Amino acid sequence: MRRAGLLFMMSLIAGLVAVGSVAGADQDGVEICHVHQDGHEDSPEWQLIEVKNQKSLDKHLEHGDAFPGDPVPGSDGQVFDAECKPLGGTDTIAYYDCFDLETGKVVGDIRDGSGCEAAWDFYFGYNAQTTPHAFVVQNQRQGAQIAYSEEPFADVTIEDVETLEFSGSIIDTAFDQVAVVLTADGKYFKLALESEVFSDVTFHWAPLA
Ligand SMILES: [Ca+2]
Repeated sequence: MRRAGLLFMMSLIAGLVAVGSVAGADQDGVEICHVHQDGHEDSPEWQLIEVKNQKSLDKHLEHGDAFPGDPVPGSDGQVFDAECKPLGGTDTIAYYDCFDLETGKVVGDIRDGSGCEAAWDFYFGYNAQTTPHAFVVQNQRQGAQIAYSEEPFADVTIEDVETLEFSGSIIDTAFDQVAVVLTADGKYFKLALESEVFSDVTFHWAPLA
């Protein structure tokens, strides 16, 4: 009798687990970056959609869709952010140019009297004492934070942000590691130095999603 009771308990538990996982599959779709029907090859347009089952997901991936956080198909180093906006790549800016990571644009020079547009997230300062000379200054006034990772650029993912130590203050270190910036808009980006020449810094960057 005791054995029968145990078996019954086990099947009951198995049944509960099965019900739980089926309910989960119904509720949670998978978010993907879907290329628009009207997007053409030169400048495809991407849209965040949710797919509900594996068969549909396979079909989308086959036709060239990808996940948020993945490299943008056919692009040169761009990556999808959480909303499927292609961002990142390799850019060259001058020291003290304010860079807005959400748009990928320079929005002023911090040394100008008028300053930079509020959307700026970081600029490169110049330190003659260090190699490289560049260091990253995040937009403290708007609440941007920064952390450094010892991993190679390609290996830094959104999962890493939980283990990194973010600071709202300027971290006094040369830009020889991957910097992760948390913007005032609550988005994470990674930056890595490619080279610095005269007054310019060339860097790789990508959204983390
Ligand atoms: Ca920004």
